[in-house]
Amino acid sequence: MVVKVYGPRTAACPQRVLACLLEKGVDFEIVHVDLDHGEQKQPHFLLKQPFGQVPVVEDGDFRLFESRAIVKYYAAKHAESGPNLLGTTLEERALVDQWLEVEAHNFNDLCFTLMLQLVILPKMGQPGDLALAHSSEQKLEKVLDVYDKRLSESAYLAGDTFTLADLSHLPGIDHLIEDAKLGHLITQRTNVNAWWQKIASRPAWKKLKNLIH
Ligand SMILES: N[C@@H](CCC(=O)N[C@@H](CS)C(=O)NCC(=O)O)C(=O)O
Repeated sequence: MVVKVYGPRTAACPQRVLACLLEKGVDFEIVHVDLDHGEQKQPHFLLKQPFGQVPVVEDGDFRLFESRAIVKYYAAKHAESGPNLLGTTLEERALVDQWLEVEAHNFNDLCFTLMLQLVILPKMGQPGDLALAHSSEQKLEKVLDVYDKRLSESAYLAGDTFTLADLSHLPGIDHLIEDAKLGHLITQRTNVNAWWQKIASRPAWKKLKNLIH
């Protein structure tokens, strides 16, 4: 059965889901949702995602939204195929969850603010708040310093293997580098940069990048 993924392939949250499906070798179909014209807030879409956001997946009769819940679902559903993205022991799984929470709350909020102020609003013809962008960048520097220390102790965020904790960062960092032109945040930090090079060169992510462009 082909999994339907609702959302534009260019948006970070659907990309998190697509990256996971590609890692796991799950067949999918992308159903474009026109965010530029507010399709996500239309009644037909609110029936699928009551908060009016992407992504949503439909897998047969089963429907799920929230990108991190979706990737956890597919990592567990297809535990036997592709890499183990969840960890094995209780402690490994807890560390994956810990870094997924860090990604969602410490990293993503700042990353989103930077994208909104530096890329999305200007694209819509509105000026971004540069003071807010500047203070968010400074806060993100501090978060990435924590990452740099963590990544001096282990090859990946949750331990010695690639997991959802790493995968979940791929779209956000890619957008920061490619769109917000803030690649120095990564390249200035030896361990973050080595980690980024490693995770961004995974075949699944490269496939997704080809799909996007
Ligand atoms: N926590 C949600 C966030 C979803 C989200 O922010 N989606 C963005 C695209 S990356 C969106 O739908 N933006 C349009 C809007 O909020 O109207 C998730 O991870 O799925």
